[in-house]
Amino acid sequence: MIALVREISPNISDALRRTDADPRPDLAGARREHAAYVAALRSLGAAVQVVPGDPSSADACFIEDTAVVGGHTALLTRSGAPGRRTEVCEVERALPGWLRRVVMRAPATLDGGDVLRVGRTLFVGRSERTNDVGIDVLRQAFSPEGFTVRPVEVRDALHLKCHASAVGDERVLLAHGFADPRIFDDIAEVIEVHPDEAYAANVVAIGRGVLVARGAPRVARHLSAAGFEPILLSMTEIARADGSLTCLSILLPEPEKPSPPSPV
Ligand code: CIR
Repeated sequence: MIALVREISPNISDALRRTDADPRPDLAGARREHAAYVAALRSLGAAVQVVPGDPSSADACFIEDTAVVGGHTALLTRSGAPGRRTEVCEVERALPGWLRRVVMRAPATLDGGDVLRVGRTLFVGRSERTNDVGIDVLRQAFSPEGFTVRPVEVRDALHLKCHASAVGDERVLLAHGFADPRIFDDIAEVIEVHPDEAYAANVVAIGRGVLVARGAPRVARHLSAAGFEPILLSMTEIARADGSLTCLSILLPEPEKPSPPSPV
């Protein structure tokens, strides 16, 4: 698996934030956290590829928002944050040639942080960043690949994945009270996360290894008991820029082989 990441911008302290209640992120600390994240991805066997930064965006490290990849398709998004729209250019260049590109145009908006893939289903947050036209474009891009798109209302959070993420194709971590767990009923087992640990409902799973934000002992214990190996990462500074674990990478699976022709 290839993991695309993007370095922390020198002006990370200017990152977009929903509230100014917490201190602004500290550059050195954010860089340390990012380096540990990259090391953890490598320890799980990912080939990490660093995409050059974007001098015009303090938020470029949150690469997940720029592209949604599934099957043989990459959807290059049009962020709901106008100041982040230049970020897709370098990401497009870094994507492997075998991916078919679909470029989102106005008036559609969508951030990759709103797209939660579970097997062949894409749950998509209708949020302050992702509008109905964006959801339609997502559907048009991925229906030919055999994906079903299911919209989910997002309230009181930036993105759907702020408080929900997939662990493999069969489990979803979901912060209690964030969304109705029944939306996943026919797709995945839902592990409800205690509200005190809502931030840690966002994890990155690669095989049995799972990156988990430090400070969420219940989540870590649950994953261990289910046979996974949590790797705990400090996320204090990155969280101060409203970032979480998934938003720091785009995971590219091996190219899917075309299905063999069916027998006549
Ligand atoms: C923003 O507001 O766009 C960034 N400061 C944070 C983006 C986080 N992205 C994500 O969780 N997918």
